[in-house]
Amino acid sequence: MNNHAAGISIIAFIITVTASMSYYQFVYTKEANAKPQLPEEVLNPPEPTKVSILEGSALPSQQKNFDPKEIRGTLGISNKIIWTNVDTTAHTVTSDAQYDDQISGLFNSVESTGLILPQNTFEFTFTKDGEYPYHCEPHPWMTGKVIIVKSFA
Ligand SMILES: [Cu+2]
Repeated sequence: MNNHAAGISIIAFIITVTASMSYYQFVYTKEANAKPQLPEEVLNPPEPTKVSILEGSALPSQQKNFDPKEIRGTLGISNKIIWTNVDTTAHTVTSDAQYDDQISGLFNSVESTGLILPQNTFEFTFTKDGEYPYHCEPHPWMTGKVIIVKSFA
């Protein structure tokens, strides 16, 4: 190999290394910044928490609608809530404060499921601790609250 050829292959080598380094930096940085890094058990909590939408909920006289009205979940354990509509009327689960979760998006069944039809479910994973009051859009007297607490295990 003469000097000229050696020079060209060194330059080619440098270009290749630089290109792949910036490529990986670009791809990985982008991926790392896309979503916050959260523990697997926060994203897929092992013990879902259940709420029922009771029969007669469409009537203001029915005081028990979301049951239980206030429910607590622990991050990394039970921060996924599943609502089951056992009523004969469709309902929604809609955040009072338009809570927008960093992973799950808007806390509003209308965004993902639409109306929760009889015998259907709606689930939402809260990835941050806090208090999340909600209501039903067509029946605003139907109110409930999810409280998510940090795990101190
Ligand atoms: Cu309703």
